[in-house]
Amino acid sequence: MKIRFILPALEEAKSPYWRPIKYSLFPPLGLATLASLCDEDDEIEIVDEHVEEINLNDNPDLVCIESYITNAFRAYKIADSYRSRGIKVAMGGIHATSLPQEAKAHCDTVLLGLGERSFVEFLKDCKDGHIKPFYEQGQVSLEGLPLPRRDLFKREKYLVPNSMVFSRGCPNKCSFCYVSSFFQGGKTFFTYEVDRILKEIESMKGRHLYFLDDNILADKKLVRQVFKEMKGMNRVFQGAITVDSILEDDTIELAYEAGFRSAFIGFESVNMDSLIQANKLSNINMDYNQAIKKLDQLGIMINGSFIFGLDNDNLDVFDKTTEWAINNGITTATNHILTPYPGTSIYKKMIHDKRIYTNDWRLYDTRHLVFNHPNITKEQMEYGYNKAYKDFYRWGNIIKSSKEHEEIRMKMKHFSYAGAWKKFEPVWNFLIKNELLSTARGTLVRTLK
Ligand code: B12
Ligand code: SF4
Repeated sequence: MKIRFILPALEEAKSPYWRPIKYSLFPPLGLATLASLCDEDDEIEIVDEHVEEINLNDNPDLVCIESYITNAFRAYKIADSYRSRGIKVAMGGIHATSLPQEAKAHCDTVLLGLGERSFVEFLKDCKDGHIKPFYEQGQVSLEGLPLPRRDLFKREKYLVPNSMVFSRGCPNKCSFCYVSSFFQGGKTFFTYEVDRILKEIESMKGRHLYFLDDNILADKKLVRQVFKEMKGMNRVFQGAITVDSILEDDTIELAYEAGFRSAFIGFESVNMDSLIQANKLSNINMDYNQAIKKLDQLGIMINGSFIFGLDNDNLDVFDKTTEWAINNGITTATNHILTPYPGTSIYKKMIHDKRIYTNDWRLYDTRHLVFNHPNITKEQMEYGYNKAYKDFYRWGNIIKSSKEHEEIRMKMKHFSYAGAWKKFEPVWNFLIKNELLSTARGTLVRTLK
């Protein structure tokens, strides 16, 4: 069977004039995972619209599309186009899972949740000629599965081709997070086995790795084993962790010894009432300063993630958060306007309270306000969001924040990493257009190590 996997992109990611680097970071790992479950004689192609054109006039037997929230409308357009020519379309991913009826109007089958079990069943049905309209996730086990088909990636088109996950989901239940809407059947956290994780790491050439797991320290027993084994592998890696997991024990030290150099941390808010409202248990009553100090002393940079627009927030939230991030030596900041993703508990509550005023999913990109806030208007929110970014990345503030670190090596790292990330967008644009991203990978590794 000829199968085409597609990751659709937003208009912004396709611009011939200006392509933000974030769209050229990672290849479509979920689709490569599904491709590994196909039969040996299937003819497979993965197309990532973030980095290449889609030819909608080809003739595969089956098209499999991944839908996140902001690419949903584009996903539907692509699906409609294939179906108008009688080609079968299957859709899955986070958005299709949270709104399966909406997705079903544009495709033959919707697969909910993780595809590891249901996709195999679906492929068999497809070959037998009788597919069902919906496939549930079912009892998924990640044991004994093949490695993702990375050979199908166009590696040169990405800055970080070595992305991987060793777990799925998260044991926590923050009210704004996709986790509660995606994992069907109650279980929200799954892991691979240690041997398989090490095999996957070893299968990737180059030094740099990015773990896309929601929280790489969620299963301490597992990661302690993995980090001990990784110690001699000469890797440098990045990944997301939670505040509580830094302070609990010495796992973060093991992570450093294994090559962990940059942590994505969801601080979300510097306002305790907001953390309680968001059910962000991993942060409540945690000593942010102590956690940051521990990472700084080890030599791990921080990418802090912040949310503006929780109900307790007032107009001062933007300046307060930015000042806090600068004063605490946060290297890079990822800001978000609170976005109620369909299926999450915050979405259900807002729908009940009639607060959501648009379901144009393209605006659910965490840069737009899509609901009524009690204290901040839409204009104020979007202005504050943009101002917070500008303020954080002013040269003066990058220098000021770099100086917050104890050691000179961290001051230097901070300065070059933050500067390269936000101040050299035209250089990234040039590298993307000329397929030279691989030349920047060495610099990334040198800055991190
Ligand atoms: C990598 C990533 C990106 C990359 C995306 C490109 C890429 N190559 O993947 C970049 C950096 C561009 C990105 C950007 C954004 N992202 Co993003 N991103 C992620 C991240 C961290 C990892 C995705 C991943 O690879 N997962 C691992 C793979 C193995 O799993 P998977 O892709 O989900 O695939 C599995 C299943 O979904 C299913 N499946 C998927 N597709 C299909 C298709 C079929 C046919 C079938 C059968 C099954 C199936 O089976 C797969 C195997 O289990 C997730 C968080 C997460 N942990 O998933 C957020 C996440 C997907 N992003 C999110 C968001 C909101 C965004 C942004 C809109 C905004 C922002 N502020 O970040 C932007 C805009 C993206 C856009 N263009 O539309 C949200 C999505 C929420 C939602 N309801 O859709 C997430 C969940 C983050 C979060 N915690 O809120 N992102
Ligand atoms: S800790 Fe992070 S990944 Fe886990 S539920 Fe909360 S926001 Fe989601």
